[in-house]
Amino acid sequence: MKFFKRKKKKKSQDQQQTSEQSQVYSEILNQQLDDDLMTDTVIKPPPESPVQTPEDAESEDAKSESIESESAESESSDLLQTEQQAPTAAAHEQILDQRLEKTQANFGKKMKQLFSFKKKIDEELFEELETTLLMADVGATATMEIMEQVRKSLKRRNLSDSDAVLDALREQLTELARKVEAPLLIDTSKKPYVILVVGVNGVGKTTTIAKLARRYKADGHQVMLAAGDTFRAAAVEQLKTWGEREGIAVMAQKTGADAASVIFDAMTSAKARSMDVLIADTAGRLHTQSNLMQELAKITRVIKKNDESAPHETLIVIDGGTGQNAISQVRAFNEANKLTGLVITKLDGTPKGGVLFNLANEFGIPVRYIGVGERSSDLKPYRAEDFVSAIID
Ligand SMILES: Nc1nc2c(ncn2[C@@H]2O[C@H](COP(=O)(O)OP(=O)(O)OP(=O)(O)O)[C@@H](O)[C@H]2O)c(=O)[nH]1
Ligand SMILES: [Mg+2]
Repeated sequence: MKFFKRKKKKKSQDQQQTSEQSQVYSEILNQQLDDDLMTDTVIKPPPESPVQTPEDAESEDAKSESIESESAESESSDLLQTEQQAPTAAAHEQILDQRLEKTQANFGKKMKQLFSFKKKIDEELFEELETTLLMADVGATATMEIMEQVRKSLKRRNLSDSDAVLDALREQLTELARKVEAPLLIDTSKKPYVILVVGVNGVGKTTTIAKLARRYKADGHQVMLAAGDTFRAAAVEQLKTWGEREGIAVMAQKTGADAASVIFDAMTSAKARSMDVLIADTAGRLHTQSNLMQELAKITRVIKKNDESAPHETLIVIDGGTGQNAISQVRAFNEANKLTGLVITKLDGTPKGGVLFNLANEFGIPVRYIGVGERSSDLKPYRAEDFVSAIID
């Protein structure tokens, strides 16, 4: 622990530089507290309807419709369950730890067990440590680099007890995690501030959009959503129902409509209505399907025709349990549309939360939020130290 603290002091200069950022974080986290004290909503996708391709649908009939409701009443209450859950401020601190306990059990606990048996550093200990990192999806390259740094830092300080290894490891993981710590700040000079959300099927895009919209609305922004997933009727319904319930405008067109046009029209409407934020949903697509990836690139081109500076944020949503495939996903989506942020979801359901380190090491794209559950308050602004501490300590 002493070793960790000494190294920390050396970094005070860096920390000074990020103190402004930290202030922003605390503001965001305070807001998070307020959010948690609000009514919690579970955003449930509607029952699956048969997959429909744009060709199947009559796109020429696609008619724009705007759904805006001030009412919190919804007939489709089976899709959205509301529950009163108001954790206290003290309980809030434990929420992240609880939600990430599966990873913690597979990662932190395993490592501690390892160190409790071995008091002296030897090659076997390093190998077992490497295996633990690999098993948690940290990835081969990141694991090698982390282990090399751990070895170097132990050698430099001439330390040889296993506690020092754990401290050095925690420090390396935190350093890597910090590389991608940069909260998403809404630039209010852009009206609307356009957030495009992309990713493969079922990773949690629509759920994340609903969570974000709720958060930004609570922050006092005027929020509009664009139902850019026009492949499935259920996808449009999912967003519309939720928007009605939360009093958030959803711009949607019929199933099969051209996604780029839906988003373009939503931008025009958002401008006319002085909206602050427009969040655009897109259909989930396999990163290996080049025609679908081209369609995504077209969406960005069309967005730029409306506003050259948009999209202001292109967020990829990654399922936290994806493993090595997450690297190929980010690479392919980044080629089609330059990604500016990541949301890693379902971290509550996986024992392998290491994918974040793998992505941080490979791309260094900021992680904006982490999804730790299905409720509307289960989207947390990403904070490196909290994350590392939740999975190790
Ligand atoms: N446990 C957990 N479940 C989540 C989280 N985020 C989303 N989900 C669930 O994941 C499922 C899929 O979520 P969607 O938001 O519909 O995913 P999507 O990416 O929009 O899916 P497609 O539009 O079909 O590509 C739903 O059951 C969500 O409740 C999370 O952070 N934790
Ligand atoms: Mg969706």
